[in-house]
Amino acid sequence: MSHTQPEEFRKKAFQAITELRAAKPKEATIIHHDDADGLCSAAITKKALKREGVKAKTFCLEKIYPEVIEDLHSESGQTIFYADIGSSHADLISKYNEGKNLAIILDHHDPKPSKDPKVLDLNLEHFGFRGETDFSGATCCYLFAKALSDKNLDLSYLALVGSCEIPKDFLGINRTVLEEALRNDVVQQKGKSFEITKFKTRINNLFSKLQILGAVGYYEGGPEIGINACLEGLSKEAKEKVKILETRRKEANRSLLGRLYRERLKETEHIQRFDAGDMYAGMGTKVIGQFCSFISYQARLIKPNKYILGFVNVPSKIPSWGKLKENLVKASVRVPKPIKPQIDSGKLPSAVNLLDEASEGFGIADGHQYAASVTLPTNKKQTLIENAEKQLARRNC
Ligand SMILES: [Mn+2]
Repeated sequence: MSHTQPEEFRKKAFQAITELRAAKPKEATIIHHDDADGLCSAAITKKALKREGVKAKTFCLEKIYPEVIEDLHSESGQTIFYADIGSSHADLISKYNEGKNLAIILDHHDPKPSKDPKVLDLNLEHFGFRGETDFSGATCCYLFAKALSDKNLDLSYLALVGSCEIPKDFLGINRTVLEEALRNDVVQQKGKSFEITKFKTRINNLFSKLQILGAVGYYEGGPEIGINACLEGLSKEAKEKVKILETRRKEANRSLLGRLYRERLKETEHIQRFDAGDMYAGMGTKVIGQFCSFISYQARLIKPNKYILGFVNVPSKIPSWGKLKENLVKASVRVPKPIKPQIDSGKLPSAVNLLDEASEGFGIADGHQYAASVTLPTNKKQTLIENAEKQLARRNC
């Protein structure tokens, strides 16, 4: 029954489970990402832990802010899960943890190695799979949940919902999870899509609602509503909330798009950029990435051969934590289609490598091959652009 799990992953998962059961925590914290995959990841982990007798509180983070991580890891004896977030900063998490807490990372973002034996990263990228195509954060959480207990097979639909963020089809591990979910009637095929049997809701439908609740509703309890919807189905209140948030975002998108068509993007040799400033005030900063993805397909607006870089101001308040010390901005990168094969062949740097290198020493970058983001102090915007240009000039001759 558990043959869907690659052997090396299973070994590492059982090591994590052994540590978890030895720690016998009554409570755990789940730090999770703010998009649909992040909410599904948190929901799977929360439910699986509940079945394990562990009460978990969830804490949604748009980014791994060092001061927040330092604070969360300052105490000892805690059990902390990272769901759909954390791998890209396993080194930083290790630095602040110093063996004090058991931290289990369930993620699919490009990983950095953990330096603390108490920080266990179960990202399947460590076992030869690709987080861009083969599995999502929710898939990783699901495989861990299944290693905990076969009962958690009923959560397979959430792995599929989270995996809708991966373009194309269910491939690799995701394909196996889909087959397993179909075989056990957790989901049913409906035309080209799949319906969650117990909710009579299609997976893409739940996915798009969660994208809005988590990302747009970040500052107004959207993530909690979303996690609840993952486990109990979409309530009437949740649907209404989605509608309000969606309208607000649409208006902001429309005025930004109008502005960009009028003013055009600013260009340097390899980069085209814009600054949304406070146009998305009140909404989570994830929306800037979603907007950059959208314009990457607008042939009349963008140049096909330049990286797209979009800035947005980051509110200093982190819900249920406190205020960040510095004024930050977020920059999202997306790449137009013609650049993708050049990244694949290694001729051009991936989106995450570009930002990671360009923000060295002042920014926190993470993401994937074609999509990534970084948060940085407001006064470092120009430095980021210059560094990225230098890097691309070197690579591109
Ligand atoms: Mn994800």
